[in-house]
Amino acid sequence: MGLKIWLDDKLVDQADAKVSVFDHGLLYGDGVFEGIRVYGGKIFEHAAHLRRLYDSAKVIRLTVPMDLPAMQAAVEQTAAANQISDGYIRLIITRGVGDLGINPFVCKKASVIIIADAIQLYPEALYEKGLKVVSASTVRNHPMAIPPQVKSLNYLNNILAKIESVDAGAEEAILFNHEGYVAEAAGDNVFIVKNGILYAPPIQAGSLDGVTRRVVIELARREGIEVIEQNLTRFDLYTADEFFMTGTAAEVIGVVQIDGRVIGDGHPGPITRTLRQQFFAYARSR
Ligand code: PXG
Repeated sequence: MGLKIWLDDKLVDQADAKVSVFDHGLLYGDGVFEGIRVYGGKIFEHAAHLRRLYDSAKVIRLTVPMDLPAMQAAVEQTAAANQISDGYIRLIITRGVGDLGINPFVCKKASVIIIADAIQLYPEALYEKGLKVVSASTVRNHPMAIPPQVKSLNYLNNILAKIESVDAGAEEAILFNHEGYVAEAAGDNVFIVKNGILYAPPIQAGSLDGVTRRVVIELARREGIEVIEQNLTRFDLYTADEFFMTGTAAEVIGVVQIDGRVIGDGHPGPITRTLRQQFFAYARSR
């Protein structure tokens, strides 16, 4: 038994899906990745994920060894080979095999890995109850460092924030940028509701351009909810009527407490619930 894994140019058995210890993805976190959902056998927002992948690769001067249509076919083939109807795809491009130095250009060819598996879902009760989060002391990457829009294999900054949330007994950590504005959560984008208006930090505040975020903004506008992308501070989070996060794994999930401040009445709010339902319906209708 085991999964069929796409490795470079073909599907192989899981037992044979191995990478070199000289791969710069391992040695330096040099590479990019995507996490993609499959709903009803269809790759969700496939084009958006691949665009982000190729953009991320371009920024780090990584040549993806397949063109976009070939990558799309490889992802679909991997999902099909593993009979994934509702699941999760992890697409990874590593810099490839090099030597022990950091120069990426000694690596002859980037490696392509595609894993299609079942998704670990949060328990439904967590969506009903809502999450507890904390402000991280770890600052989001400065835009003049590795840009926060690049979904790179180097997640240590987010991992440091995640550790803070675990230490605090919370489910997620909120990262702020070097100017003190809200950027995003360690693995999700953030939204708040105040007086019926939906607010999201702009991408330039230091977040990944989330695929789920884009879909939720579109669905909110369709519902007639005003959406404003503007810088948010800790004050805005603490005094929000509603607070939720979006991401491929979590979809739409309410936040009910941050740094000991209760959001609204302590339960996921009505706009959060509506958007979660709308997202659920949208994802499964496509
Ligand atoms: N910000 C960061 C830093 C992320 O890693 C998001 C926002 C949300 O983006 P999408 O495009 O997914 O709406 C992410 C994505 C996991 C997991 O297992 C995390 C993500 C994706 C898939 C799985 O925690 N994060």
